[in-house]
Amino acid sequence: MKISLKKLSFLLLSAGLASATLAADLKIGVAEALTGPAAKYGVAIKNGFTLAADEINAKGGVNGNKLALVVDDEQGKKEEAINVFKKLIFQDKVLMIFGPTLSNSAFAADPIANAAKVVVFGTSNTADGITAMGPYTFRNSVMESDVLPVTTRAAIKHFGIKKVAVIYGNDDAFTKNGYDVFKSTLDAQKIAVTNTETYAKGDVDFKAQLTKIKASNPDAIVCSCLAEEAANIILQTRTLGMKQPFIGGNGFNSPKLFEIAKDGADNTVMGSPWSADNSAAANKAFIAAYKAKFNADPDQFAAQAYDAMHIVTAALQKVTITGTLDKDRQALREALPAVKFDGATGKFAFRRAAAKDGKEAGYDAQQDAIVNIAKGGKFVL
Ligand code: 1QQ
Repeated sequence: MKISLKKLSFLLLSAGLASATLAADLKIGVAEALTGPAAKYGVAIKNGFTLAADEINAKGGVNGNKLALVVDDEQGKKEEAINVFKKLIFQDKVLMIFGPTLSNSAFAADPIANAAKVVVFGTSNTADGITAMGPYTFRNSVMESDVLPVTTRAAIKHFGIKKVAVIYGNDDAFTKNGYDVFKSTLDAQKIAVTNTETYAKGDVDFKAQLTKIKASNPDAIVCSCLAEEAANIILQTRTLGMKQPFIGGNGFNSPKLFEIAKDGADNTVMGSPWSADNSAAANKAFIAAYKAKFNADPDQFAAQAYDAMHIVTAALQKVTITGTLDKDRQALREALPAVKFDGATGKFAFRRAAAKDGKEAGYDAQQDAIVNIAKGGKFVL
């Protein structure tokens, strides 16, 4: 019996035999902080991507094509983020890049992706101005300016706060932006600021600043900090005999906070679209699959990465892969904005960011934050 090549590949495909040889790899760059202080976020993010990609591939991939992650460590450093972005775009020739972990690094690396017309998708960048870097920058991480006003108002009401002290890191784009947002929110809420203190990345002793805060006798402490500094600040506050509740931003969304501060972090208020307590089916399935794969509890960063991989997959399903890299990169860019998704972090859509100085911008996250409060060493609703 004679059989045409076309017929043969059809038969093999329908038997599921040819997929390994016929399907193309869709190369997705993952540039995250896998070592250094920001790795407490970056490793959870990488796990979220891996879990989602493995699940998607196990179900046949994207239109028969396999998601192939190219993972690189940008170490939470600007220079490394730039190097990794260049490698992923020009050497590995990825379709798009997820990352980097910190807004601070995104401000350095995202312009490279925009200049090369490659989608860069942040799942943990919450500072203002990220998407103003260009039309190829997307994120599903919710901005500090969307979350902190909600968190702050809830904390003021819950604790009856009249005056606060503020502490923030003054050498990081995210902690500085969080400070600006807190300041305008406190002004709008007519909350007095008794004292404002700063520190630098990597500081471990905050006694000098906290002694001044103690003397100013605030009702609560507002902290625009990354997790490790936040946890040490909380711990040292308790050592000084201070009992004030804390109000934090996205930096607080890590189990590291409690590993260091333990129940000293009780009564800390923060906001996130994700909660371990959200019993929606998609979130329950995500949490169970994550625990089974990594033998650890997921956090918000893992959930946002997991959802982001699904968002990109939804866009890729609408794209006809031609094998011409520039065309395929552009087609993904065109398909992304319309994606709507309901996943581990709840309902998600993109929101076009306003053009700045006449320059076209990318897309922010349109998603509501839920206010969490820490009790017994974890955040609850
Ligand atoms: C940013 C953040 C950090 C907490 C990321 C891990 O939100 O840098 O934008």
